[in-house]
Amino acid sequence: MNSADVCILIPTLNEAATIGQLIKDFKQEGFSNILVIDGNSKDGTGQIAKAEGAKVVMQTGKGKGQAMIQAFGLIESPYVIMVDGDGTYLAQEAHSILKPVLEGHADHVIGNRLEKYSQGAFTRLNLVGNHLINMFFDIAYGVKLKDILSGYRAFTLESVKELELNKTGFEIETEISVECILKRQKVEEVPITYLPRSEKGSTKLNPVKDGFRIGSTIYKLAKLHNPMFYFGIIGFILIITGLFTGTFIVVEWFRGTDHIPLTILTTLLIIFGLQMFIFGTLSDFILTLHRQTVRLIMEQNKQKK
Ligand SMILES: Nc1nc2c(ncn2[C@@H]2O[C@H](COP(=O)(O)OP(=O)(O)O)[C@@H](O)[C@H]2O)c(=O)[nH]1
Ligand SMILES: [Mg+2]
Repeated sequence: MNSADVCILIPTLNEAATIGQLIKDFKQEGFSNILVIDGNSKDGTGQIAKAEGAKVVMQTGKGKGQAMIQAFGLIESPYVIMVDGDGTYLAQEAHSILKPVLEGHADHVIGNRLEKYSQGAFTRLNLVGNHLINMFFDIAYGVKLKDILSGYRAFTLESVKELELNKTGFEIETEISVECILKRQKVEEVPITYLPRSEKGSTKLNPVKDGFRIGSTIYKLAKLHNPMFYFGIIGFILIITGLFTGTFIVVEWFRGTDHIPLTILTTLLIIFGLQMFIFGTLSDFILTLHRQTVRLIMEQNKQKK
């Protein structure tokens, strides 16, 4: 492999404190094909990157996701590494992250931060949030990935071009992970180092707001992949609430008090809840049939070739 075959893609927004050194580090490791997609930084990030010899493109919209989607459209190198510009990832580890892709047994590699992160790299809230989100992802997609939100990843060009991405903000890593699973790509994880952010640059991620958006992205995207999960959650909540109010009504009834409006509400909650499970079952059924059809078409296409 020629090292120019690997495009190092770095999204940046006001990362002047770290971008220069990061580009130097990647060059040191032999990677010269570096693309910085900049969100119109006000601190000279773009100029520094250019001076270090990176190709700098200004993003046309807003958000890390929009920047990645724009950049993915520009890349033509057969291999792609994406890495944050905040100096929290090590250029030396590019080789190990790239290895499964180069050897051909992975289409996409995620650098797993959650095994050997440095002290202070994650706040407690961040760590708990990450674990919860990975767990939720596992329940929704039935795939055990350890770190779906990692910002250090490797791809083949085919993998990148196959992804259908729409999310403009910090949901982009989630969407990439989901898309890779939906497109049945081979995904592997490699443990990487994760360093604390430099004190000079601050994170653009809001743990509560973005955490919520990420969770809701996992949930919404699951509608097509695992409808039973999608509808089941709503059904589950409705039925649990119904059982709760129902128990109250029965206890009160034994004591001689009737709650007519609450009784009606309980009935509705349970009926709607059960209906959600029926929707889920039907959608699951449709999805299974659809998958069988797709498989048949694929097999026939293969035979024709
Ligand atoms: N081009 C671009 N890059 C962004 C934007 N927001 C964040 N980034 C970059 O995306 C990377 C990850 O962002 P960061 O704030 O470190 O998020 P965290 O690592 O999840 O805390 C960094 O290199 C940021 O500079 C944006 O709106 N546009
Ligand atoms: Mg960061």
